[in-house]
Amino acid sequence: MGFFDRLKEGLSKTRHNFTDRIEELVGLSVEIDEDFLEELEMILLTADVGGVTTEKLIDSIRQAAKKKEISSTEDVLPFLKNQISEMLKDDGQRTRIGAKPTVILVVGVNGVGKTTTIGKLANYFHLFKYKVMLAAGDTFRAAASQQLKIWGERAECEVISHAEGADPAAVVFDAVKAAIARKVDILFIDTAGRLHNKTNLMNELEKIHRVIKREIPDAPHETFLVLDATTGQNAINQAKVFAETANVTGVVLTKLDGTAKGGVVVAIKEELGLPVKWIGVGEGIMDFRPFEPDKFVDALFAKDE
Ligand SMILES: Nc1nc2c(ncn2[C@@H]2O[C@H](COP(=O)(O)OP(=O)(O)OP(=O)(O)O)[C@@H](O)[C@H]2O)c(=O)[nH]1
Ligand SMILES: [Mg+2]
Repeated sequence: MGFFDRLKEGLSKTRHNFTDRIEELVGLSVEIDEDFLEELEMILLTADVGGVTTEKLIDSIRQAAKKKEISSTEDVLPFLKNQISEMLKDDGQRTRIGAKPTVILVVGVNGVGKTTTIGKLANYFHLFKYKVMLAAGDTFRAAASQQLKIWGERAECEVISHAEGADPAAVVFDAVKAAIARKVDILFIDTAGRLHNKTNLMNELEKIHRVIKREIPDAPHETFLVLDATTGQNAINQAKVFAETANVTGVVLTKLDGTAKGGVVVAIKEELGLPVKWIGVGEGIMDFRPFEPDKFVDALFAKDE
């Protein structure tokens, strides 16, 4: 299966919940009237495009209809596709790798897919001949560093870890030192998702930042916030907390394969101003993609055979 087909398959649930339902609605009504717009609004909200973004989209359709840029409901789908494409446009930079070592901190709540994402990215960059190292900054469970080590073996890269319960900042300290000494290209830092309140989260991240910056003042070069697409609007709320505390440079949106809430991509960009850089479409090592807005929109609006 090719790149586009896998993405398309991953997005099939979202597409059924979104594009297919809009097509059904279009089949039921010809006029772009308030009833139609109200139904459309419901569909967008159900796909987790988000309240603010939905309102914007509905309003732009209303305006376009008024100005006769679109005349029947049949024009709505292509019009929406265009609007969403515009909203998702970004600078095209997936990951800034230039500094040596490039330090990438990976944050996010419990179970969203941080460790899996690091495994996938480690393998990806290893395949492109980068020297990768992983830091097991999640010291809450022994299983956490074990899990990272398994990914490390698959991606053939070294994993720096301490015993369960150790100070995450101490792991990070060792890892940064080791990354410099061993001339590593990219150091990924895994973190625990169990810091339930904002104060704990802030303290932990501050400490990790301090340790990193002592060795490499410009680092972390990227801070990826991992969000689970299946949680829809909840992912947006999580993102707000992390955006306030963690200096997030980009989002990795996981589990797009198992959800009908893929519209959340649009909300993340439009409401939080955060670029989605990578997307997860499965549990396997290759089940992820750089996020390319055009391809994403094409897959979202694709027709099923
Ligand atoms: N279907 C699907 N499952 C995924 C994806 N990414 C991760 N998972 C699964 O989600 C579960 C949690 O993934 P982890 O990588 O352990 O999540 P984490 O954020 O490190 O979790 P904690 O360390 O407990 O905070 C695992 O079962 C993964 O296989 C994805 O893109 N699609
Ligand atoms: Mg983990």
